[in-house]
Amino acid sequence: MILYDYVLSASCYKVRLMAALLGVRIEVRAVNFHPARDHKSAEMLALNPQGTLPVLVDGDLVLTQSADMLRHLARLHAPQWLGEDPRQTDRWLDFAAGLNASLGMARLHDVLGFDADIDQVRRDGITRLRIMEEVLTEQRFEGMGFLTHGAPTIADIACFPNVALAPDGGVSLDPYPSVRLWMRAIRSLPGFIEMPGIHRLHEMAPAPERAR
Ligand SMILES: N[C@@H](CCC(=O)N[C@@H](CS)C(=O)NCC(=O)O)C(=O)O
Repeated sequence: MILYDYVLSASCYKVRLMAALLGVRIEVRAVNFHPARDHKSAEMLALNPQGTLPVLVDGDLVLTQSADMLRHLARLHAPQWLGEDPRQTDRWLDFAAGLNASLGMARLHDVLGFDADIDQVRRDGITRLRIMEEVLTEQRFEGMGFLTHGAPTIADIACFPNVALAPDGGVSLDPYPSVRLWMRAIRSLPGFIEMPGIHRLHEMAPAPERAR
């Protein structure tokens, strides 16, 4: 399996993280997304006419959506990661695409100088963080630490990168204690790997259990 990858891309990191958690070895081919824009090269456009990263190639199969890549890895290696209710998982994968369009775009704006309506994308990201905070707080009341279950699914992995990187786009995670606990739970999973910008500090203070 070959992953065409950019090390600072949240969407690429989803796939690297999923593979690492499943213990699956993938060949990572670095694409110079910034500043060279090699994801728009003739070679990459032949593989993915949308000109986006990541791209995952498994034999004859070429996947260009990170959600499909997570599904593919889980189906092949650990179907329990698909979750018990595929429709619920699909809804969270769509939600994760919205996180990419909001928090992810704010980060690309701030870090790589992408053009964006920065106030709007930050507002949209905050709306999504509030939704996650509510869901994850309810889950904690039920004794469950992840978005849909007591165990993680591809829904959690799809959402994690753009949430964890939100401060790079000027969106603080301080108001979301349940989200920060969820991030700690993901970080604690066996096989977890870092990416540049996933700062441990964002999860630390104030400790949610002690908040008054
Ligand atoms: N739908 C895609 C979105 C991935 C995405 O946003 N990729 C960014 C890099 S993080 C990209 O390639 N942007 C270039 C562009 O849109 O032209 C997925 O989740 O796989």
